[in-house]
Amino acid sequence: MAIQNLPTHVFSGQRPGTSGLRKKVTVFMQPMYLENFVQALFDVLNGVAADGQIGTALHGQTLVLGGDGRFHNRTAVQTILKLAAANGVQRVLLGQGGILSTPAVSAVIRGRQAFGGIVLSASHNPGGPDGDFGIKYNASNGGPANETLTEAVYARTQTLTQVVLSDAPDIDINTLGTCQMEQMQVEVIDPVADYAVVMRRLFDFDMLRGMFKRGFTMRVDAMNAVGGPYAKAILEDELGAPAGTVVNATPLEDFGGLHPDPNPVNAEDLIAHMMRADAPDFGAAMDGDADRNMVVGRNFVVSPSDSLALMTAHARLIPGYKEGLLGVARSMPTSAAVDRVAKAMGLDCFETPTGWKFFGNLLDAGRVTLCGEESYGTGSSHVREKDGLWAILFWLSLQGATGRSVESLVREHWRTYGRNYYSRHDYEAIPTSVADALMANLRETLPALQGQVFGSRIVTVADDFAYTDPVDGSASVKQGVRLIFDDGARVIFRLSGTGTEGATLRVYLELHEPDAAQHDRPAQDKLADLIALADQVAGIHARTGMAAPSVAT
Ligand code: G16
Repeated sequence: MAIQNLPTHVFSGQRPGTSGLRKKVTVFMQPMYLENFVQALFDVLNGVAADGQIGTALHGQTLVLGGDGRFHNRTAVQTILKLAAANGVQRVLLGQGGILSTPAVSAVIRGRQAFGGIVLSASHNPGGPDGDFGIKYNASNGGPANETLTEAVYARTQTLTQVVLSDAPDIDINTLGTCQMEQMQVEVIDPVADYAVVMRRLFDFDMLRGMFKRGFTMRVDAMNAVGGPYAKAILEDELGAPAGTVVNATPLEDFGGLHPDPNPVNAEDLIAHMMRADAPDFGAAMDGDADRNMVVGRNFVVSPSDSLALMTAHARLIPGYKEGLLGVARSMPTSAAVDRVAKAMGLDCFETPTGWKFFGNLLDAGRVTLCGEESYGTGSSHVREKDGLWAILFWLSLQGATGRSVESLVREHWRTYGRNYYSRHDYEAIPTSVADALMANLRETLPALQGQVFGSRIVTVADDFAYTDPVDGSASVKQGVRLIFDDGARVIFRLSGTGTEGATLRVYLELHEPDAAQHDRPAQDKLADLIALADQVAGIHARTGMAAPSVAT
């Protein structure tokens, strides 16, 4: 075991954001940067007493480790193993080749009752030597660490002066089986097996096999990221979908140059295939760590908010949810489409701040079964992360159980509940000071916006979203500026918590249209008034110089 002093400039912590520590690869490659963060994490998990003494809570425990295979994944795995061995961890369950999707980490932690797990991913952010890298800790419930823990880790990174790490040689992470690193056992596990067990429990695999036997066609774009091996093993090998159903299926260190964020802009190749005359019946894409999903029908893209609403409405058709749902939750900027379904079904519907961790308490307490976010994330109580392939299997099952296409399912839904027109406008790489000033100014104008009339609409709520966790009473404030109008339309402003370059302003726009004759308008047209209003109240163009968003989805 070696003790290494940290260079004084190494403070790798990050104030708790939406998802752990995310930075450029070049930042992570600085000497002792990753080590600083992981040592701080282990110290906090072991228990740091007031006098600075480190406890032994981790000793004898099992941790799960794996990542999305992006550049730096393999190096980081070896470093973390050496730190774990020197900090008293008894056993590490490591995905073969250092690979585990984010939902799979959650499934392994829960299925094998591990103490916790470390996920290496910058999710939907680009990869490669010039791309991003990330690390986060998931607790024994399988979900992202809560803010108390991430805040403690951050504080520890600021004061740490030494790390302890094993000087044992690197181990072979490619071969299944068990080996030792000093006193610590490393078990290299099949990354898919535990996860597949959970999927078999939830879905009717015989029915899905029958669909493919009868010629159902599908295209899943894994975007050269970690979802590929999972989708291939389950859809092609187990359910009998034809070879080639899953494309871009091999995880590459730079995702083959793709931006693995499954939205119509970044997954344009999938969209192009789904618009062709010979399009398959069903299309879907996943992101870098396979926790996000996009669902596409023939010539028809499903918005993530609608996806959650439809899943809620039809959940009883899926074996894993046939007893019904305990409740549902959505993040605040996600459209209120699911609220209408929940109301009609008599279900509790929770509105949480952005960030999957906020669903954890509700899921653990048995208050909700399904959760979803506008950022292409949906999931359920089967793990404590959003889950891309699970969502794809859910939609596949809905088509199998009803015999209806994606488009016909969504249109029927709109006829019943009305359509929640929805769009998110992202303004990327704004200088942080400009973005902060824009938000500060918006917050100052909130009292004046209350009751203001814009065309035919009146602002009924102008506030900064605050949330009190109904389970543990913890409070989160300043979670996004909301303007809610008398007709239910909403305009929401918040800064992204996952970017690594300057700041990204997200503007979320939504209105409800009950009239089925009006359900075919392009969303940007339908939302034009709200788009103009957003610029008017926030001064986006004037402050950032950007006349249009970088990405509109
Ligand atoms: C992470 C969280 C999500 C959240 C998203 C928000 O996603 O896990 O729950 O919706 O961040 O991102 P932003 O703050 O940029 O709007 P992921 O997939 O990046 O882990």
